[in-house]
Amino acid sequence: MGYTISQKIIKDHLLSGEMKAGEEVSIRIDQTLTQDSTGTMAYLQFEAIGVPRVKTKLSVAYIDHNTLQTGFENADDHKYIQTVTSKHGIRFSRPGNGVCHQVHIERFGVPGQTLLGSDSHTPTCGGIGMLAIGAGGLDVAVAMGGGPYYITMPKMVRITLKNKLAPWTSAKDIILEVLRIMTVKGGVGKIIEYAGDGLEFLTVPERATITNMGAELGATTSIFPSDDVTKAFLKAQDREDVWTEIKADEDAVYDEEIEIDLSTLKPLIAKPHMPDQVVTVKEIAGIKVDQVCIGSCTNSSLFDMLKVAAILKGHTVNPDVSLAIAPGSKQVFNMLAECGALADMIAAGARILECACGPCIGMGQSPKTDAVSLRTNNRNFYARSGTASASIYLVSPEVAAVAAITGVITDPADFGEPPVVTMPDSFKVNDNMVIMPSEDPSEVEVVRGPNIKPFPVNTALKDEVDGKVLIKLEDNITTDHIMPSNSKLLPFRSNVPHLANFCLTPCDEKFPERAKENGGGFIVGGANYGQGSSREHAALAPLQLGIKGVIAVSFARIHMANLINNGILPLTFKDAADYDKLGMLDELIIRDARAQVEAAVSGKPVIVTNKTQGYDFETVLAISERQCGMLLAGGLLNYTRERS
Ligand code: MIC
Ligand code: SF4
Repeated sequence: MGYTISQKIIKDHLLSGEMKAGEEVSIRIDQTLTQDSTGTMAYLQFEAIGVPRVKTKLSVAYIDHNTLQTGFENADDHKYIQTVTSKHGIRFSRPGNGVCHQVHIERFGVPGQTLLGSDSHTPTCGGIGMLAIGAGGLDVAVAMGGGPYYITMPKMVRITLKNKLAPWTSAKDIILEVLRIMTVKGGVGKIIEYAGDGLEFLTVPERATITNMGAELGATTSIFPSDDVTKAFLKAQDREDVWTEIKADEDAVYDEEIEIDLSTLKPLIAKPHMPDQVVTVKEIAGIKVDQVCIGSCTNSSLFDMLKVAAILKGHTVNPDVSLAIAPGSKQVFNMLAECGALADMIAAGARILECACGPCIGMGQSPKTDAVSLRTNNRNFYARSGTASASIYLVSPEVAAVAAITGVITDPADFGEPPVVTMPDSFKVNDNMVIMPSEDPSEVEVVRGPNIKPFPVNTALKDEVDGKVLIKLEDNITTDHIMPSNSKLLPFRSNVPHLANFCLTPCDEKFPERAKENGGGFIVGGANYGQGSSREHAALAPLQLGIKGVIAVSFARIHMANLINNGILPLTFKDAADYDKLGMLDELIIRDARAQVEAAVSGKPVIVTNKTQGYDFETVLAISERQCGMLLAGGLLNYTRERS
């Protein structure tokens, strides 16, 4: 039996386990990336592990999220990351150099290698045939120290793309179509591989848009083969030497198959507040638009920006629209400037932002009350823009640029001829914004500003775990609900005690207070609890508030790993009807918790007693031996310390 693309890469990097879907395997990590909003914590944890020098082939720390410097906090974190990385052998991508995923695929990604990033959109590098996975900061810290990365061996999905995209449709429409078909929970426990004759027409930046937004499916990762298109891209980046061909074997077996005829796709749009609420642009054309944001790690390549500039050329942004454009990297920005496309954007009235995440994560450009904002980003979760009453729609750069001119959601076919843009034969390569680590680490003093506070570390699991139901939530709760991020909160990513005061407040403002009053307790969630970001803070803030367990209908992959890494029990209802029975402030107790957790490894249910209502119910704790060890120890750090 042949192998799929990702099975080949996993096989090459396999350290333990059997490559059978559902089994835990561990792999060697070649490269890591961090960004600043999760990076500060990842490096604090790396320091706590105590490995002097990273053991990966390459590790890069990017500064791209917290670039609004409205106080000293973000700048302090930048300095900490710059010095800690210099000391420990990590390259430092300075603020201004661009969004981590865009820069990484341009300058560092290598087909066939593994990449672990403390950001859920790390799979972007799957666009060049890299096995790129998003994880919590602690997992990345362990990988930097040379430790294995554990995943549940995913199922394999093949999406065959046939034919060529029709005019005015682009890569964003492909991934929106996939989201429409599979939904935001459809990729959980799966790797999505792309195949078909349509691939030859898709450039690397287009492929990267698709793998990037595979994160919104909940997939472990997404990947394209490494082929001639990949080779041409790497050559244009002056990196042809890292190219190798990687493709699935003819007889590779997939668990699921989807086919999309690209020629039939229409321009699509995801409605508020979920990336899978997809309809055609035509269906909702005419809605008045207040803001358009073009950029983010999904759609900020030179290719995208050139299309936008071509559409804007000679027009003026509609008087009722604010158009913000953030090129994805310094390379993109520079090339836009040199070819004159930037001048076309400026002349049209675009507000040019620095090369960073910016509006995507609510760092500025929060729209007005009740605004309609069209964005090329990957997420339109509730309140993420910083304006809770705003409606965020996700679209391609083409649809975004057209709406910026017309002032209403417009089917671009009604606008005119589509722009024709080609990829350059060579990109402007200049890595002067990447600082190499110090050759003499003993000389480097790690600078810690006053904003950097110790992070909470759990204690060993008690024999009796008890507490009240502190909140009961619906399906698809995102990490943006659990630990909101915006310009006011992001500066505190290295200050968990402060952040904890905002935990789950988009769902219930009183939650932090209630958790504190009751000395912690349980969170009850619906399906796909914790989808979205890799932010560990969505586990650390509950830990700070004394949360002992989350009982949900199901969990998103990265968040579940983050809970276990921090010693919080992630339990799922054996019978979903038990979700309905639980009442707010019901008092729960897990007796013989340590023994029950140990027995869960062999598939035994964990019995939870509802003391208030007087009944027992069964939950599932789907963990491996290793994860059991972590839960007993009170998290990965304790577990690692105990064993070293
Ligand atoms: C996001 O898109 O939500 C982020 C901000 O990039 C996160 C990381 C974070 O929360 O800092 C992610 O996707 O992992
Ligand atoms: Fe940055 Fe947005 Fe991409 Fe997250 S999704 S890495 S916030 S641009």
